[in-house]
Amino acid sequence: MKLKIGITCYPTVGGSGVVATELGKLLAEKGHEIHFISSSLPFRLNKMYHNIFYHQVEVNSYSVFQYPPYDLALASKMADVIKREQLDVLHVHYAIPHAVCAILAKQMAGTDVKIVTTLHGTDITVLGYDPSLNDLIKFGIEKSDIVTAVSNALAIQTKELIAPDKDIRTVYNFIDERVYQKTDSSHLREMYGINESEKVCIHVSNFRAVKRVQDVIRSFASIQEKIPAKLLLVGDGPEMTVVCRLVQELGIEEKVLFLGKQDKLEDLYSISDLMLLLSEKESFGLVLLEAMACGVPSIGTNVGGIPEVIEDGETGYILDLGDNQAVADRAVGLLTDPDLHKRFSKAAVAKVKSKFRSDIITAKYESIYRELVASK
Ligand code: U5P
Repeated sequence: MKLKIGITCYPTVGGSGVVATELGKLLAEKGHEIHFISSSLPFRLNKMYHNIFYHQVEVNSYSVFQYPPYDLALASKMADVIKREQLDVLHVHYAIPHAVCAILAKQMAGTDVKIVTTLHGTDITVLGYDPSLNDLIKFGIEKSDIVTAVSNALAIQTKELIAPDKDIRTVYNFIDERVYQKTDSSHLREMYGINESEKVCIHVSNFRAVKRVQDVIRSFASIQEKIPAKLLLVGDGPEMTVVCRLVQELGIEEKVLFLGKQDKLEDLYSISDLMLLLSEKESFGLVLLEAMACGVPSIGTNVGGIPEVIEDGETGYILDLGDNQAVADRAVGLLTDPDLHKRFSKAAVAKVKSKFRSDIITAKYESIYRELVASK
């Protein structure tokens, strides 16, 4: 049976927006009718689908409001779409504000639309520590019909911090493996001035403090002392100035390429030999999965969901937060042992296929929706 599914996410760059959009596209390909309700067009929604609709939330700044009322505008739009399109399910990404808006919208619409909330991290790992928001997050979770988290680590952390009276199911993130696979992009190596002998490390993030990009730089500084190597830095964000300064201080400007925000990351992963993600908070780490699918082993920190994505000693290494020397040692070991690297690379591709395949994950969400619709 075809379902009518509403999806709300923050449509900007970031793991949650990407996963929500990809999920919508795959559900549409399976014949469901998808209604995105968000403030701008999700950035990965780059293709026409006859059964995907986009409802824009307009946030007006009236002078009576000190702050533009995004949450209220969103709730009104959700209520409107729930009623008009007779949605079966509204799947929201982030407990606050999105789950809370959905609950309000459901009351306004007066239908039995089912609410699925997916926790992606920031709502719990950052906002969960704010006592003034704790009860609101708890409310959003408890009043949702089903709640999922993108890793076991996040589900456990939510239970510890928020203590909701609600089961939280883990449904891992996924990638579209038709997009993320090794491509022949060797011309990029030449364009970026990367020599045959050089190994390529890559880091992709939003350059926020929690990503600890400075640890990536320090680790890389030690790596390139031992072997010829280049570091690709992809993305942009508030830490960029500090990161640039550190690169200069360490005298490795020639070795570090600042690429800024990029599209078509599969081309960049395809010329990379090692992914570094050394965050102090990370509920999943979608970039690890993207790299793995392109056959790139990773080194990550023993933090949040990272150890659920990287299999230590099989598809990469898990090391303690801040232990940059250990990162460099492991990296050099891996990059100078072609047989080991090949083994890790193959295992990474296989792991994506067995644990994080898009059809497995999409089917999990689909069965959650069906379970709820059957209970109506
Ligand atoms: N991303 C880009 N371009 C960039 C930086 C990041 O598309 O320049 C995407 C990554 O490919 C990934 C998401 O899908 O943003 C970040 O995921 P996460 O690391 O926040 O989970």
